[in-house]
This record gives sequence, C-alpha cells and structure tokens, in this order.
Amino acid sequence: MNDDKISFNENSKNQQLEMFRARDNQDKAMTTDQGVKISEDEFSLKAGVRGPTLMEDFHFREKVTHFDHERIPERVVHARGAGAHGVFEVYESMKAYTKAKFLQDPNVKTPVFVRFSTVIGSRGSKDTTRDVRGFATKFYTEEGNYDLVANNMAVFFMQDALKFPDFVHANKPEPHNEIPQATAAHDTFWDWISQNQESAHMVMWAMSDRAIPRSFRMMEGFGVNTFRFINDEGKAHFVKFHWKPTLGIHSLVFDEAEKIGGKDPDFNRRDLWENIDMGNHPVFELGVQMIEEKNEFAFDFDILDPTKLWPEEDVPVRIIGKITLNRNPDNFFAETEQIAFHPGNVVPGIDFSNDPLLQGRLFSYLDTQLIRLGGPNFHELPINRPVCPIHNNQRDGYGRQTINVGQVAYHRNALANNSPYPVSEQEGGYVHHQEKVEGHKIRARSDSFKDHFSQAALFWNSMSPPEKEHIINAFAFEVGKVKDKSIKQRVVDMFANVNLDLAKAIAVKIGSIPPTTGGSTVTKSSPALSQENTLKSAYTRKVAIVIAEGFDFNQVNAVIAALQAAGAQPAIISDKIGVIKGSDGNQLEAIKSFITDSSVVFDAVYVDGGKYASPLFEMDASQFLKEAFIHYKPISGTNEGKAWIENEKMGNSLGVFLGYEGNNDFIVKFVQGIAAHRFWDRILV
Ligand code: HDE
Repeated sequence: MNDDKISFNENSKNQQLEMFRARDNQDKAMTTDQGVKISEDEFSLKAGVRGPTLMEDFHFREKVTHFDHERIPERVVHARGAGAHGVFEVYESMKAYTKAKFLQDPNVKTPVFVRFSTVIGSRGSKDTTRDVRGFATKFYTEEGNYDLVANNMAVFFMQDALKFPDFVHANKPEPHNEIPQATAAHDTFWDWISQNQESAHMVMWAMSDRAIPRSFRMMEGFGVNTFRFINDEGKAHFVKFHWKPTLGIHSLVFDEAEKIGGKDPDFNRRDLWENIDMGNHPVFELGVQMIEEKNEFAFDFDILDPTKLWPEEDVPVRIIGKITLNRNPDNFFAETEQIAFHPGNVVPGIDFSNDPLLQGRLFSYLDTQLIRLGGPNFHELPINRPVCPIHNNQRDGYGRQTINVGQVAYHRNALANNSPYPVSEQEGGYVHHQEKVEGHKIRARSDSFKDHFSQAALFWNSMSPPEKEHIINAFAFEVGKVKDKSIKQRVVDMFANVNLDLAKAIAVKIGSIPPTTGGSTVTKSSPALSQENTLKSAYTRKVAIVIAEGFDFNQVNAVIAALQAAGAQPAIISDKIGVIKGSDGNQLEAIKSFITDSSVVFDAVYVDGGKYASPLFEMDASQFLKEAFIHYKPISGTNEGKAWIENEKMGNSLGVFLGYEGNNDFIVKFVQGIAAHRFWDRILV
C-alpha cells in the first residue's frame, strides 16, 4: 500500500547528512545569506573614515544579527555532551521477543548517533566532575527513529517524575548566588536527598567510582526504566536495556578527576574524539534483561520501580548486538547540540511499562525540545531526520523546511484519496500493547515501592574494599562541603539504614555524631556491580614517557615499542616541547611538556630521565612520579628515572617497575601493570 521506496543500509544516514553538508567554502567568493557577493568584510560602511556607521550596511547588519542569535538555550539537564556516529548490528534475530525490525537480521547495519553527557553542569563546565553520565542513542531504523535514552547508572534518584524539577533545582547551583557549578557538593542537594529517602540507592551509585569515569568508552549504559518487548503474536516481556563496553568499566580517582578539571576540562570529550580519530572505535554490546509478564510479581522488589535494578545474577543480561562508534561529528552544533532524544521515540515491537518515572519522562522531552530547538519542526534538522519517509498532515510553524505541496492537509479526505492514511498492525502500524488497567485516580505510591534501603545495601555489599573506601571518601567530600549541620546529620542517619559502618565512617570525617543503631539485614551481593570484576587491558591507555637531554635512546625505544604493541598510547614529555637528544646522539620529539601536562592526564608514567637533566627537571619528573604514585598508577623507571624513584622511596612498592641494565623483563611487567589499571593495595606512606 505504501509505495515509498525505502533505501536503507548502513550508509543511509550518512548519505542523508551529506545532502546538508556545506563543504564548498574552499576557493569561493564570500556572499551574504541572500547570495550577494561581498566586497569588504573588515570595515563597516561609514560616512567618512572617522564617521558613524550607516544603517544601510546590510552586510554588517546580517553578520552581526546572525551572530547575536547564535546561541540556543542549553539543555536544562545534560547540557554538556559529546557525540559520535556509528552503526548497530544485532547478533541474532530477536523475533521470539520483539518484532522491532532492527532487531531481526544480523546483516542489517542500523546507523546510530550517540551523545554522552554530564547532567548537572552547564555547557562550559568540566568533564570530570562527580556526576551521572548520560548515554543516549538514536537508532535510525527503517521503521523510524528509536531512542534509547540511558544513563551510566542503573537506577534513579526518585520514583515519580513529579519530583524531578525539585531534584534538579536542589542539585543545580543555588539560586541566590549561582554557586557551586557542576557539583552536588552543597547544602540544597543534600537537603533534598535527606528528605527523599527513595534516593538512597542512586546516591550510593553517585558516590561510587561510576560517577568519575576514566572515559566515555569505558562506561556501562542502563536504560533504567522498564520497557516492554512485543513480538508478532502480541506477547510481551518486560525488558531493561544495558550497554556493556568491550573495554570494561574504569574510573578515575577523585583527586585526579578534580585536578584534570583544571588541566584538561575536556578530558572525556577529547578522549572520545581522539580515539575515534585514530581508528580505535569504541564498541558497546547491547544487553537485555527480560521478564515474562506472568512473573511481574515474582521478585522481592517491584520491577516497575526505577530505584531498583534487576540483579544480573537473578535475571541474566542477554547480549544481543553491538554499536561501533566509527565517525566523529562534522559540526558540534549541527549534530551534538541539535540532536533531540526522547524515550517516547519507539518503533513497533518496543512499548512502555507503567513505571511512573518513565511515564513522566514521556511528557518532558518533547516539551523541553519545543523551546530549546525553537518550535515544532526540529525533527527536520538533519541530525534528527528519520531515514524512512514521513507523511502526515502536520504543517507550518517556525523554521519549517519541507515544502508540502497540494491542497489537502487533513485526514480524512476524499480530494487526495484519503492519503496519507493509517495502516494496520500487519502493515507496520504502531499498535500500543493492550494492557488491562484498573484503578482509582489517586496521588499515592504503591506499597511495593516503599523499601528504599535493601538495594542500596546490596550495592554496598557488592563493592570491593577499595571501592568502599572511595564511597566513604566521596561522602566525606560532598557532605563535608555542606554548611548546615542538621543536613549533614540527616544524611548520616539516612545512610545508617544502608550500612552502619558506612554511616559511622562518614560521620567521623564530617564532624557529625556517629549513629549507634541501624544497618540493613540484607547480606546479598551482586558481583556484576563491582568494577573490580570488569575487563582490563592496556589498549588505548595513555602513558607518559619522560625524558631529558642525554636519555637512553635504545632503552626508551624498547619501552615505546612494547607499549605500542599492546595498543597503549605513549607520549613523550620533557621540560620543553621539541627535539630531545639522547646520549648516543639519536633524537626523539617531545610533544608535551611539564607545563602543558601533568601526570593526572595519563594512565601510567615511565621516566628514563637523561644524563644532562637539571635539578629542576628532576623535581618536575619526581612530581610526575609522586602524583602517579598516590593515584595508584603503574610507574616505571630506568637510568636516572630509576634513581629518582628510589630517592622518593617508591622503588619497592606495588605497581612500580624498575629497569636494570641489560634486562628488559620490567617492560613486560610494566605493560601488564598498565592493563591492571590501578594498584589499590599500594601502601601510601
Ligand atoms: Fe532525562 N531529561 N529526565 N533522564 N535525560 C533530559 O531532555 C527527564 C531520566 C537522560 O544527550 C531532558 O532534551 C525527566 C532518566 C539523558 O540530549 C529533559 C525525568 C534517565 C538525557 C529530561 C528524567 C535520563 C536526558 C533535558 C524523570 C536515564 C540527555 C534535555 C525524572 C534512563 C539526552 C532534553 C541528550 C535529558 C527529563 C530522568 C536520561 C528535561 C522528567 C531516568 C541521557 O526532558
């Protein structure tokens, strides 16, 4: 019936974007937006060289007016982001569970655009703040756009979307003085938390290492809300979506994250951009947890409650496909800024559940985009356009691009053969799952949503000792910044319900009264929640190679070759950028210096030193080493570098690999150390 020819393949989105790319600025005469050639672009039209500017200077007016209107409102949350193009491939047909076409055929490559984000900071804030990360994916499927709008944490702060504006107001900078930026470490946030105990589980995640990811490429993604898969027979399964990074889940340490914020506020963005540019395409596997409808009430929590996860050991994550991010955007504004995600953008085969947070989200996204993107036609922006045809009677509005031809803009009509017309389910029409719903109109929470602490305790029980220590320190920092003593005490008392030792440790560090009663009876743990159990490798890890004049060329080259063979990224650092001469006359080029970089932006540090290193060089190099040391990173040294490590009394510690004359065994161990990521058991004296 529908005679549109759908041209769909992995390049369909790229071809479509190509139509909108303005690549023809090279070797071209400058024009106004009306196409009139411009003769002068540096001097406005004036009455005499020292006279007033004239209104009739249409080029000046157009250029400045356009500039004055360049900014659009930033997203009210998730303002700061980084995007990438890619493809999705399903591993095997999911026909038994869902009729969604992009989940049927392993040969189909569905184009995607992913946007990673922080939540609370403004567009110009730093990447490495302690915060939730957004992980939103738009699948340009042959049946229309499907958006999986996920976060890097499995649960959320609240159960009902009506609380979202309050929560965001409490989290954002305080309204009277706009302080502090991009952090939850202030009174209003913790006031809200302590008044909303349903947030306990999510706060545990937010205080954990998940909130300071080493890279967007090394984060999990969680759809959080419960959705439904619907198959051809109309049978439904409840489903939760997961992204699993093939590089494993890795984090920074907090002190490092704070320092990176100054050295390189774009640390996570840059990492994503550079790795895609180098061809290290990030891969995330798509996983689903599915529960049959008949088992809706088979769990000791409510599967519609967004403050609860489905433990992976109880409901296994089935890996069904992968995304590969293989191309950086051409233009940040046109793509990453103007993309609009919406959890309500679903295709046949994917439906909603009655999760009250999800239901609220279904209203908010379109609503906010209407103002952010200036009216109802933002689906026509190149990055938001589906790759399949659009036919309906929606018309006009700000910035309309389509020139709809013909007399008819209504349904039902006889003048245009009643076209466009709705189609049946068999012909691909979206039909909502026919769930029977009964109830009184009521503003209340189901009793099954009222256990706020069991899964927070499950999360705590699942952490390794260093992860627990990091959580305690995160509370100590965040709540330690709160000025109001009663708020601090309420936070301590709230988390006594999760674990008494945790609450006592926080209390001691923030000057509150340690609770004596409380704790949870939950002893269960979920190994999938600990980052200790994740995949580890040296691939794409950044290693500082510190050399001075008179360095050992052969030795340094042997280290660089081994690092490159393992897929790591060595970068030569010295006290200045430029050529550095080795003791044998051979040279290497330093691309960074002690001034441009510090050890926090690297995953590991190797120092050879150099025969002619000055005392100041030794101090700078030792500072690099010491900082890497207290951040538990692998460090290695040869020649003068080895001596400096020994002078600082770090030589015998875990994760320190010293090279001795004529024996390169340390290099293998250093590379293994980089793959191990951090040495948490290193004793800091
Ligand atoms: Fe969002 N969220 N959110 N959210 N969200 C937005 O939409 C909202 C929630 C998420 O890269 C906004 O276009 C409500 C959960 C991501 O462009 C806004 C509630 C999850 C992004 C909005 C939630 C998310 C957003 C702001 C219920 C994880 C960034 C700008 C309490 C599953 C997408 C925009 C991008 C963005 C509302 C909760 C993820 C205001 C009402 C849970 C990744 O509409």
